[in-house]
Amino acid sequence: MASQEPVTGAQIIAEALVAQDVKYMFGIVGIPVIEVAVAAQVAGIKYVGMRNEQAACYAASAVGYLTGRPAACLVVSGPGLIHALGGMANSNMNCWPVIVLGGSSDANQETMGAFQEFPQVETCRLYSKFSARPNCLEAIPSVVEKAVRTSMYGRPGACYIDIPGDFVNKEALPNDCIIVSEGANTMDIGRTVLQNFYPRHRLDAGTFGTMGVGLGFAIAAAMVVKYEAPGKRVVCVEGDSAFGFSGMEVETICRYNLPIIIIVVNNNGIYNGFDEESWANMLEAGDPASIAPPVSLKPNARYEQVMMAFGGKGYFVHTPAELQQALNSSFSDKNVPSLINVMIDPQSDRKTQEFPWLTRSNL
Ligand SMILES: Cc1ncc(C[n+]2csc(CCOP(=O)(O)OP(=O)(O)O)c2C)c(N)n1
Ligand SMILES: [Mg+2]
Repeated sequence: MASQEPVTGAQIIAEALVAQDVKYMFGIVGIPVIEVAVAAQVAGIKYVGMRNEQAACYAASAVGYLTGRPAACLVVSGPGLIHALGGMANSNMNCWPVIVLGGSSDANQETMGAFQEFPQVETCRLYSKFSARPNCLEAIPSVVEKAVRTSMYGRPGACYIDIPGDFVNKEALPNDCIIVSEGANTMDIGRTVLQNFYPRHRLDAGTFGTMGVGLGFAIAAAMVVKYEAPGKRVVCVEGDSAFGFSGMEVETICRYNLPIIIIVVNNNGIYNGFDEESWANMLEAGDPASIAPPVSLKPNARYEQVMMAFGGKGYFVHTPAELQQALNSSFSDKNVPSLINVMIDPQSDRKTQEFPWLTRSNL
């Protein structure tokens, strides 16, 4: 899928179904699958709201018989899915392809007795050829592809895909953006959690660990996508120290109006720093040139104002909700650069590792 906006799990499911040529969906919505039905309609799938899941599954499987390609049957968790089992068993016996999509309780509530929690994947195994729960948003397209393929090949039949409620609204970065990153913790941790999905879509401080490369790399990426892959976005994730090495290139970005999104992960320092109050207390104790830890930078520095000084958009955020909002706005501003200055706990550190060499610079 090529998307420039942050995508939700519901959209990923809908687009994955469209990519597999699924044209019809029958079902009954409720928490947590309403968004999946809406996303399916937006993606061009015809949705028919039925009155009982059993009939919905009979209908979806009949489309499979009539057209040779499976339709989807969308049901809610627990009782919704259980009602669909009759339709799944029937389509399996008839050799009619059908894809049943079942909402389920949030993944992090598994075994805790969540609302309508039921061992859905295990249950469906007896009524289908394939029963699986994608383990992350990125896995959805390949699980959908496998389900559709399995439903048609060999002896056709029913396939089941389980969708935890928290997947439906979970947002992912657009999967075709170019990620640029530099810093120490910011880049190291970023390498594990900010995934790129295509080759040559990640640039960072690399083997030589050179700070100051990020903005130049981001400008280059924005120029290349402008002429060779219009619409793709460049997201540049910078430590606050790393940003400082080439921060004035923000003026270049604004001068050429390059729609780069810079995210400064601000912990007031190199590796870590002081919060504002500790910094003020320390200043009372003496000359910062003598006592300030060499890693510290000015607390709560307003890097987003550098972007605003040249006409770009700036955001100063403290909470995940504010960050999500700033990201949404930045991704929808397709022609303006943005800088999101994200304050994090200045003392937070890498996780303690089993092998100390993994975090040898233990500042
Ligand atoms: C040109 C250059 N100067 C200095 C360094 C040493 N150095 C390594 S990472 C880093 C900055 C790390 O701080 P930050 O970018 O804020 O990332 P954080 O670890 O705080 O997330 C510095 C100065 C370097 N790698 N390259
Ligand atoms: Mg830092």
